[in-house]
Amino acid sequence: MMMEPPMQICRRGHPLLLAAVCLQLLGLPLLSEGQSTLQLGRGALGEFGAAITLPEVEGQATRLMLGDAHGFLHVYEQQSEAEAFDEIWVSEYFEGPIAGVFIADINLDKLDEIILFTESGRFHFLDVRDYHTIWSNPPTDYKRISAMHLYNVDDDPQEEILFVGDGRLIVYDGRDQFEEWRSDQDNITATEMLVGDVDGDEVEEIILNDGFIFDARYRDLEWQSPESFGERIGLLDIDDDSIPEVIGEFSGRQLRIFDIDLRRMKASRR
Ligand SMILES: [Ca+2]
Ligand SMILES: [Ca+2]
Ligand SMILES: [Ca+2]
Ligand SMILES: [Ca+2]
Repeated sequence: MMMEPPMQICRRGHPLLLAAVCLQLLGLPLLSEGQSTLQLGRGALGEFGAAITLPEVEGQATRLMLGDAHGFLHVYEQQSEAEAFDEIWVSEYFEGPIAGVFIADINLDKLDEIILFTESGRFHFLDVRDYHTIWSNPPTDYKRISAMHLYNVDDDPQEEILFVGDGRLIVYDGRDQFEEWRSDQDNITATEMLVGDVDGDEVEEIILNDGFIFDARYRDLEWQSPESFGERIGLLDIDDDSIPEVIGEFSGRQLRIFDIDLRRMKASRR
């Protein structure tokens, strides 16, 4: 069977999609590692934790995955018009609102998985090609998960699953599926977390948006801020000291800046 010449593939579709397809033909990745957030549509879609663009598959139109508040995961495929998608798959019932979806090789078998978690304490690994469930955590381990983040915080090469389960920060090994570490603190209410070296000691911290800062490697509680860092948080060095500040958003609009190394909110004026 003859391969379709590249020009014909590049001729179809939306200019942006066309550019993406051509980049792929050149062997360049469409999204860099860790960037599976939704890159389509308008508005805040790209910021939703439970909406992702699925990895590109040769000969297949772009697919999106959305987890909904009713406990179902949906896959939508791009139709002939670039901004028109249609549902092609719906999951089984996941028994709780879906709160986040990620793509990573979480079990270190050289294939990416889809990782999703529900507010009701479950997380599942799904096959990235046909979406069947490969593995689920036991139903009684956690009653509630309020936040999840994937990051490599130890010596083995795969990313760990960091999450807040029943008020504790938990580090979970996704390859061998066991709880590696849990915090003594059981009053954590974070809904967002990030990992970065926010105090300049060349060791990364886990930053929880409700104000807890843990050493990512040794897991000591480094600081508990008396105030929250905001509902959403970002890291960026904005004072040229090579240490990122935590920039937090409150009430969907108000920003506050925290110097974690100085353990305080940045002064509002010099
Ligand atoms: Ca894998
Ligand atoms: Ca690891
Ligand atoms: Ca540090
Ligand atoms: Ca700084």
